[in-house]
Amino acid sequence: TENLTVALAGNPNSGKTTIFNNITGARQHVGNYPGVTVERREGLRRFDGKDLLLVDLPGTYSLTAHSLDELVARNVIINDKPDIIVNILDASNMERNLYLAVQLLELERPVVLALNMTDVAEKMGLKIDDALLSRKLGIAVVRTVGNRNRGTDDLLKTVVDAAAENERQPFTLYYGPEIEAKIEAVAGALAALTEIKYPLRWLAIKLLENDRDVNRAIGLMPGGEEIIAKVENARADLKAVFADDPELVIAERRYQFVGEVYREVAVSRQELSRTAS
Ligand code: GDP
Ligand code: K
Ligand code: MG
Repeated sequence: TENLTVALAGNPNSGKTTIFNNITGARQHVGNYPGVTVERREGLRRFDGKDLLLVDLPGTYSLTAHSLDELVARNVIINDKPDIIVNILDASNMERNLYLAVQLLELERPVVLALNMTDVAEKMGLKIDDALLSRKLGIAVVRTVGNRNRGTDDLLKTVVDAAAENERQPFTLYYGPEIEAKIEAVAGALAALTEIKYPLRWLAIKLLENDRDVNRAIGLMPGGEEIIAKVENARADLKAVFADDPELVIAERRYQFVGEVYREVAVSRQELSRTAS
């Protein structure tokens, strides 16, 4: 039988552990990630003839190297290459939750969105157009209500289908001409390094954001020092253009994109009644 590794990612309190429990029941094991005290919860589930190994990643708002939880979450995604990442979103707090979703997509791994807490969102008078969200991000979206175990089988079916899909549209967030030119230059330089297993565009963006962990890793590779020097020049150029730190400008662009997507997919009750009348 086929084995699929499925990593659950999401903001703290988005319902990750609840959905993890819905999927795996008692078939789970809790340990730690090697060398750190970050909890690692794993579980098994057989579905549609497949053996699924589920991993509950630490809850995070972002994927920077500034916190251990974020670093662990992103390293699992990059190094262990789970077949599918299920990003669990709190639909009642959609805009903030989408910020992580976009960063997961930028890692160029297959992502399925579970729109959780849809009951809470609806009580607030907020409806998410999940079909539009799916088109905007180019990935499958499933509605769930974790604490009532709703949508669990739908989610599993979508995960299995997504894993079988072999052609995916790569997700690219456009950062504007100045930053894009630097991304291209840095990614081009990175392409010359051997043994790179990370997506080049993602690495280039992280270097331009002055990501501690990626910086160190690239700096240690043969030929890496020249790349770091190139990145420093590129960062200085961008700083001159924007009169701001490149990492702030890059984060700002991401927030801008997320805000645009959110405004398009969020339908308030007022808008709904207006359409109905
Ligand atoms: P985690 O931090 O992402 O692992 O979140 P948890 O799974 O611990 O869930 C946080 C809280 O939200 C718990 O009290 C859950 O029972 C509750 N919860 C999970 N999913 C839903 C949902 O869809 N609707 C509502 N109303 N509550 C939920
Ligand atoms: K919690
Ligand atoms: Mg949890």
